[in-house]
Amino acid sequence: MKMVIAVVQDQDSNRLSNALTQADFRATKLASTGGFLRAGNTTFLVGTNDDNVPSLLQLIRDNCRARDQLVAPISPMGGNADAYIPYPVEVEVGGATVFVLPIEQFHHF
Ligand code: 2BA
Repeated sequence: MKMVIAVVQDQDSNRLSNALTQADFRATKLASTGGFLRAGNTTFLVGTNDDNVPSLLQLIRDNCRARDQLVAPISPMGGNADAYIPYPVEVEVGGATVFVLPIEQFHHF
């Protein structure tokens, strides 16, 4: 058994949620925040058998898009604030960041 942890953009979370339910995957959705952008995203926890992992990864791939987002950089510590011009930087986010972890035990009481 594996635990698949997928960090996805909020815009993709409903679509992915529906697709998971339709494909009979059981999932838990957590509201999360990216450490870099400090913007909200959604983390899915999906426990599933090893055999189902490839189709789960494909389903995540099919339902999550990459998007460009603007980041306002933080001013440099101790630097000259007068000379600092905070140009927004564009970064590509997603489609999804996925971790596949082995599960030692699974209980459902
Ligand atoms: P954030 O940390 O807010 O990162 C958003 C996007 O900013 C990233 O997209 C990446 O394109 C960029 N980025 C992140 N850290 C950067 C850095 N140090 N320098 C330059 N650009 C940087 P994604 O890679 O698609 O990640 C989307 C979200 O997935 C992340 O949001 C974070 O919540 C999660 N994530 C990504 N990698 C992770 C990891 N190794 N461990 C845990 N969570 C991760």
